[in-house]
Amino acid sequence: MRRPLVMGNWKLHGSKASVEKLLVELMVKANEVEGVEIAVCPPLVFVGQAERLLRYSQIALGAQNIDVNRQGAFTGEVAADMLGEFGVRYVLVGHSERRAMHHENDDLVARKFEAVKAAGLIPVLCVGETQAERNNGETKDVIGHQLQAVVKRCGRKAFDNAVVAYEPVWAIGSGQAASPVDAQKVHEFIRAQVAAQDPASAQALRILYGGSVKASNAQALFMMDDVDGALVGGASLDAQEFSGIFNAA
Ligand code: G2H
Repeated sequence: MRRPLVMGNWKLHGSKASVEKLLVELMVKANEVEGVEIAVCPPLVFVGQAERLLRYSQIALGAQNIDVNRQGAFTGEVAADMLGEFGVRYVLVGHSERRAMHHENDDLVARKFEAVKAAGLIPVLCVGETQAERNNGETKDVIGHQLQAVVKRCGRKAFDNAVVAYEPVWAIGSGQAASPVDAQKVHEFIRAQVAAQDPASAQALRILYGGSVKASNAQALFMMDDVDGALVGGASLDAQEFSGIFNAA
């Protein structure tokens, strides 16, 4: 049995005051649930504050991005090892906003995935197709390539101790999530792709759905066999809404 994982991706939101308020509220709500792993990914500058607040909590800490390098003359960047020192467990790689706005291609994403693993942290590889790709029937092609780039770099066991998040680009921040049946079809495809490399990794792999997940649509998504949790953006900034999601898992 795979333990569900519900992660909040706060993107570029928050202040010291709001981080404290949200985490205190979430810790109370997280104490009331069992059998689900909860994680939050604040902006990097709040990671230290979040680590202190979450010290005695079961909520895990994640980060939204890292650099591929471990150290050196890379102004403005942060390395995975540094985040590990702050108790970070998960790191998102390949989020569509970074692919689109920060020009991260499959190869760079694969290098980041490798760097996260090298630091002993868990990469959360985000994959997904755009609306145009979906309309052209290219969903499996696009996702197949995104997965393959990681296998090419990290080998057949790449997805051992990793997480994949299926985030259809057209569903992100749109208010319109994929239907549970459509999500399941893609999750099943992802697991089969990973199984073709290493069946044991595929069996243990948690595949999260992301894209306009809310308390009101989470349960139907979580009913699907291959949906092992969610990566939540907007709805993770509100304790009531986010707890509605992790309570449904
Ligand atoms: C997708 C998701 C979180 P939202 O980016 O990664 O965002 O839930 O706001 O669609």
